[in-house]
Amino acid sequence: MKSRWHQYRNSIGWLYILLLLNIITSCTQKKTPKMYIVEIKQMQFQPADLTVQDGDTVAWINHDMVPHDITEEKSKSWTSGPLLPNKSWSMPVTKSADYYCSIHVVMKGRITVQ
Ligand SMILES: [Cu+2]
Repeated sequence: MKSRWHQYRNSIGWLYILLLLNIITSCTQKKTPKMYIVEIKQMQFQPADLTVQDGDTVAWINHDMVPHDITEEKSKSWTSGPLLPNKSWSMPVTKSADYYCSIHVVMKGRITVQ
């Protein structure tokens, strides 16, 4: 016959196993947000068209010699403000958006949230 200590130890063992299973399943179910990079080069957003998942982060890096900005086009609902050369700016994305550079209005890009 098993002692009380053995019974106690066995139940603790099962608790650990259940806890581990719980951690493993919750890790595999949650999607880890990704980071995407849009490079600004020669007055262009590269890639100009980017598809992401809800909650992913997009970072823009200015490789040009002049400042640019990243501004939501339709309602100006968000903007990076002036982004100096060699600086970056990032934002978690939850909504699809067309954006442009308000300093050089021909520069356009788009983010599509799936
Ligand atoms: Cu610009």
